[in-house]
Amino acid sequence: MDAGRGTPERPGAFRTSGFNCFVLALSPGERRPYLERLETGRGAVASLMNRMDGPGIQADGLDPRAAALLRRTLMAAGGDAAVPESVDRFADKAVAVYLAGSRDVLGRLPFLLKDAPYGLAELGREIGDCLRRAGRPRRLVVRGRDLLEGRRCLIMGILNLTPDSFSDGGRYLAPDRAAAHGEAMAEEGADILDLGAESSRPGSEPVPAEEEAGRLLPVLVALRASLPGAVLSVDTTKAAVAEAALDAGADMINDISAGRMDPAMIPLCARRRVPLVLMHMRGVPKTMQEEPFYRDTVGEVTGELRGRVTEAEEAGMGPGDLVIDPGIGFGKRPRDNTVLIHHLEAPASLGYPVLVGASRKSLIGFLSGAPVEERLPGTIAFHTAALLRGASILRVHDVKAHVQALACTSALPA
Ligand code: HH2
Repeated sequence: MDAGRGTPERPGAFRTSGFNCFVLALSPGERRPYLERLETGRGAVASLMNRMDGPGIQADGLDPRAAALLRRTLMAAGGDAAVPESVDRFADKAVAVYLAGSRDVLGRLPFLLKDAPYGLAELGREIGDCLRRAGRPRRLVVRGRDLLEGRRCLIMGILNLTPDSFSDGGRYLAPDRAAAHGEAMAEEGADILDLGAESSRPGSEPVPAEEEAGRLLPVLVALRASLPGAVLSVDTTKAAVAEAALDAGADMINDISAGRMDPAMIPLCARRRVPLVLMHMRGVPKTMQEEPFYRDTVGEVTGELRGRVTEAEEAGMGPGDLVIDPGIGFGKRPRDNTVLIHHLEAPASLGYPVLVGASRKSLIGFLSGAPVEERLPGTIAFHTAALLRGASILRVHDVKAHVQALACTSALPA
C-alpha cells in the first residue's frame, strides 16, 4: 500500500521498484532542518542550500548504494542530492533522498540513469513519471464535462444528513430542510454538493448501509429533480450505498477511506465511469485519533495515496476520474495537518486534482480556541493557503463566504 517504505511484510525495507517519488518545494526556512533530518552530511547541506531554488523531488525507499551513486550522477549534471552521510550506517535499511536541480536537470535523470544499477534505472523512470504527472492539467470530468476547464478551484458544499456530524449534526435530518439547504448552497455558487449520511468525526460509530441509504436517497432524489444540472457527490465508504446513490442520479463518489473499507468501491466507480475522491485516512473514524504517528508526514501520506491511486488506475480509472485528498483531521496530529496543507505540492504531484477539507475542523479550534460555530476565519485562512499551493477543490460548510474568498484569491497570478 505504501509505495515507498518497503513491503508490508518488511516495513522499512528498501525496494528496488515502486519508489515513492514526489515533488517537494522547501521554503528557505525549512531547508536546513529538513536536510538535517535526512541525515545528510554537513558538506551536502551547505552545497544543497545553494542549489535549492525551485521545487525538488523526494524519493523514498532507496538502497543506500543507489543513493550515493544518484548523488554523484546528479552533481555531474549540475544538480545535487541530500543523501545519508555514510553508506555503511544505513546498509540494512531504505533511505530517503532529496534531489535538487532545475526542471531541466531533473528531467534528464531518466536518461542518465537508464543503465544504472541498484534499481536506479527504475527510479529514473519514476522520476520522469513524477515530473510528467506533476505537469499535466488537472481534470474532473462529470457527465462528459471537465469541471476544472478554465477554473482554478471548485467549491464543494457540504450537506450533512446526519444526527451527529461534528458541526451541524441534526440540522438537516428532515429531507425537505436538507434539500432546501442544498438548493441554497447551489444558489450561493457551490460547484458540487457533497451529500453525507454517516458522520466520520473522530470516535464515530459506523451506520448500517440501510440506515445510511434511508437518510440519503430521499434528499438525493429531491435534489436531482430540483437541480438537474447540479453536480451531486455522495460521501460514503460503502459500495452498496454508492451504487444505490448512482442509480438515483448521483454524479460522483467521495470515499474517506479511498476504497480501503470496501474493496468493491473502486471497481464500482470504474465500471460506472464516475469520478471518485480518494481521501487519506489511517485506520477508521472510531479509532483514528488514538495516538496517530508519522515519521515523515508528507512522504507517508503521499506514498499511501499513491498506493490507492495505483489501485484505481489498475482498475481503469485515470485523469478526469480521480481526485485525491490528504484527509485533514483523519488520523493526524495538528502539526501533521498543517504540514500537509503547507506541502500540498507533494500529493498534487501525483497528477490529480487535490481536494482539501478543513472546514470548521478541530485543528482550527486547537490553534485558536474558537468553538465550532466560530471557525469560519480559520477555515478560510487554511483554504486560501491550500488554494495557493495548488488545491483544486475546497470542501466547505459556508459556501457564500468561500465564493468571495475564492474570487479574490483566484485573481492572484497562479
Ligand atoms: N471531511 C469530513 C467528511 N468527509 N471528505 C473528504 N474528501 N475530505 C474531508 O476532509 C472530509 C470528507 C468531515 O467533515 P463533516 O462532513 O463536516 O463532518 P462529519 O464527518 O462529522 O459529518
